[in-house]
Amino acid sequence: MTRPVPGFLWGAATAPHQVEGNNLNSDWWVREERVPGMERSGDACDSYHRYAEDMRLLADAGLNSYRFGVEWARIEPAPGHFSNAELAHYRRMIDTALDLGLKPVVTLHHFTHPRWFAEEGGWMGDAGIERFETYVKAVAGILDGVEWVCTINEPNMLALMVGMSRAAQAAQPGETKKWMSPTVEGAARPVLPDPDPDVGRRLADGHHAARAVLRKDTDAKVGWTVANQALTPTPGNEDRLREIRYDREDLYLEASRDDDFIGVQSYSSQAVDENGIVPHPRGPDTTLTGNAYRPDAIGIAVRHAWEVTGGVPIVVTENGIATADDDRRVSYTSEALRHLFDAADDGVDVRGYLHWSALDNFEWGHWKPTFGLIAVDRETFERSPKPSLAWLGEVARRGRP
Ligand code: IFM
Repeated sequence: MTRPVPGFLWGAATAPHQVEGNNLNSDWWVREERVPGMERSGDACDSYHRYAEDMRLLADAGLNSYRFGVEWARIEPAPGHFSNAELAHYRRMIDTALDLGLKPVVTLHHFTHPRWFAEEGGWMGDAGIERFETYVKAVAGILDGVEWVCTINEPNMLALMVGMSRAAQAAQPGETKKWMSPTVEGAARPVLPDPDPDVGRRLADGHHAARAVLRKDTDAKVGWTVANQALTPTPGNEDRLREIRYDREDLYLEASRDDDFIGVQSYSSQAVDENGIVPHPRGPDTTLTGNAYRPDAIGIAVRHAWEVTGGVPIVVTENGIATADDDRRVSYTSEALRHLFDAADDGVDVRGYLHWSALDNFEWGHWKPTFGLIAVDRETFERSPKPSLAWLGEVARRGRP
């Protein structure tokens, strides 16, 4: 039986835009205004004001870590103008977590940008990297006592979104480029383009620039968090898998070879055959984001990340299931943890497991897929912990699945 790992992070994760509410100055807010039919984040879970309550629920349940993000669009509302009040807000979040015994895992960028950054050309603009670096320098000043920092969340999904936005901008009059949520419409079906490797390389430059700043100005361990698709080959299609996986995943894992840790995020697994990724047919096992029910994905993902990075320590920074059935969440997570600890027993250095998500939240254009350990009433913002929270807290107290 697996022994508890001392210092193992047992926690849950959120992202600013998905839970805070009224992220008015961000490019996603603009997108929600413009894309017909897209649901809006609105007040989200009002965690901007209720973060202490969220954290207390996690700590009381027995978890010892919370991954949350700081929102660039709030910290730098105009180019070069930094809000001391917002920096102080996020510092209070860090202090609250530490006071409650939750190790903060802080994400600096989770899909959203200040709208001015997007308007001036974003990551592919001339000033893209420099702008990010300047923002990271400002945030580094509030990170005292934070041991884990994630620079960019799911750069591979972000590269895909940047590519989709660029295609929409380049569209001819009359040509419609329908926006699709990368985590919902595109989850299990190959309807979205592959992430553009040029964008991916630019994001890797941004990550490396941020890492240099953080290593100079903080004591934190620095990494980024990659969406791992746990792709597997059908017989005879190993080369095809390698080819497909490079632009989607391995480029990003390779870029983390000198990091202090790699964040692995995996939800489901798909096969690759001679035609590419095999779409997941809708069936009784389909989750609310259209994925196959594959709790083994996290085991496949951490083993692959370990191999490609050449042995960089791993934190599972996201894993979970979009379901309205909380018993299913417990079954999925229990099995996922078994696969994760099997990999650890085989020598993969796993430092933590952060469940996605602490709260039911805004799933990038959709409210229906519920990933939370805690339900949130969208009118009153009342939090209702689900049995899965107490269950995960108990696993954390025991220190092993
Ligand atoms: O909600 C997202 C998160 O923002 C990034 N990783 C996948 C999650 C579930 O789709």
